[in-house]
Amino acid sequence: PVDLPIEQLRGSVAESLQRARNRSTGLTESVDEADLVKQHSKLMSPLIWDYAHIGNQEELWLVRDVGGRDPVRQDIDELYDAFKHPRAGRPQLPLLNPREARTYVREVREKVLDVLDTSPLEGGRLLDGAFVFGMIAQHEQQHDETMLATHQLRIGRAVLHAPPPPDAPSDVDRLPAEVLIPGGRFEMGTSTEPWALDNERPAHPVHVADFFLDTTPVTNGAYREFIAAGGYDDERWWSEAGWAHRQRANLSAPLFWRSDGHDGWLRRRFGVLEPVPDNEPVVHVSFHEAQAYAGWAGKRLPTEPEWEKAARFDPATGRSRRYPWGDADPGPEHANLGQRHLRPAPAGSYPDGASPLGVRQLIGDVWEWLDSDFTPYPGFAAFPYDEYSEVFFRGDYKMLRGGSFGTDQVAVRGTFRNWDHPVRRQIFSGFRCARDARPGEVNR
Ligand code: AVJ
Ligand code: FE
Repeated sequence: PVDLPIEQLRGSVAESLQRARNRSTGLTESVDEADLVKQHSKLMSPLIWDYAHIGNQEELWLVRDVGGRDPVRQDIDELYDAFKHPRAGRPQLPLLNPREARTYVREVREKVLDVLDTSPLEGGRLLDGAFVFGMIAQHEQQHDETMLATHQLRIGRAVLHAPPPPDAPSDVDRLPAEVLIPGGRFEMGTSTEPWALDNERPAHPVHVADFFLDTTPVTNGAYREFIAAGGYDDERWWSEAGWAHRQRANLSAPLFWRSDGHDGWLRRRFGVLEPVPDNEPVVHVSFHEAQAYAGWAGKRLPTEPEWEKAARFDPATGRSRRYPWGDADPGPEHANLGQRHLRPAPAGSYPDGASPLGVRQLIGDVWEWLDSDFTPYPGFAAFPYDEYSEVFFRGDYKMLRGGSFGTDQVAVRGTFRNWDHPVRRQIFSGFRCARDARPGEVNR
C-alpha cells in the first residue's frame, strides 16, 4: 500500500480501518448484553474486553503517539493491557459496559480519522505513520478472529451467518497428493512489505533441502481414519509432551467433534450441530494432534522455512513472491479469507490461488501448524514495541502460517508469522504433511 500516491494511501488506510470496524461491530451486535460480558471459555476474554482493547490500542498508537493528541480515556489503559491481566481474570475487572465501550471506540475512531486526514504519513512522529495505521488495522482484525473463536466456543443458538464456500473444483480427483519442493536457497521474510510486522523482518537467505509437501491440508476424512486406527491410543505417534497432554486432557477427537452414536462424527459449528464433512480440511486440532497424525501417516509436519518456501518461491525466477499466486492482493478467487464463509472450503479449492508448484490453500481456510519454534530472524529489531513479538521468543510456542477463513487479508501474507501454545485448539488450526525426499528419489 505504501507505493500508492498519498491520497490513495489515505483512502486505502481508511478502507482497512472501516472493514475492521464493520467486522468488530458485526461480532458484537449479534449477541445480547449478557453474552458480551460473559466468559464463554477460560481460554478467552469476554467479547466486550476484546472490543474495548481494540479501541484502547488504537488510542495509544494512533491518537496519542502518531497524532500527539490528548488521551481520550487514560484511566482505562491498565484494564485493557493484555500483559497485566490474563484472559481468565478479565471478567472480574471493572470493564466498560457495552454502551460505554461502544461510545469509547467510536470517539477514538473519530479522532483517528482526523489524524489520518492531517498527519504526514511518511516520516511521521514515531515511525512511518502509515505503518502504525496498518499495524492497528491488523491488530483489530486479529482480535476479530479471536472474537470469532469465542463465538465458536459460545453455547446457544446460532447468531452468525454466511454462505457456504463454493464446491470443490472439478480437478480435485486428479490432484497429485504431494509435490516436490526443490532444495536450495530462497529469500525468507521481507524488508519491503509495507505492513509486515517486526517478526517477519528482515529478508534473509535460507537453505531448504528437497522435500515433498501435501498439495492440500489434511481433511476430516483422512483424520477420521487416524482416529479409527486407534491413533489417539497409540503412544508411538505422539511426542513425550504430546502424549502427556493427550492423557491429561483426555483427547479423543478434534475440539467440537462428538460421535453420532454409530460410526460417524458430528461437529458443533457456530451453534449448529452437523455431520463432519469428509472433504474439508480438519480444523480445531492442537499441534500435538497434528504431529501425531503426521507420524501415523508416515510423514511429518513441515518446518517454517519449508512452508514459506512452498508458499513464496517461484522456481522460474528464483524470486520470493508476496503470495503463492503472485504479488496481487488476495481476491475471493485466491483464498478463503475474511470471514466470508464460516468454514474451510473443500480440500483442493482455489486453483487460482495455487503456488507455482501446484500447492493449494496455503493462504486461507485453516492456520497450518508447523514443526518450528518462535525465534527471531537474523537481524531482528523489535518495533514499534517489544511486546508484539520479542517477549514471546523461545517461549512454549509453535508456529502457524497461512491464515484461516476467519483471517482478514490485512492480517496474513506469505511472510506473516503466527504462534500459539502447542496444546491450543480453539483457534482455527489445521495442518498439512511433508516428508523428506528419499535418497535417489530426486534426479538432478
Ligand atoms: C499474533 C495472533 C499470536 O492474538 O495473541 C493481538 C496478536 N498481539 N494483540 C495474539 C496480538 C497483540 C497475537 N497473535
Ligand atoms: Fe491485542
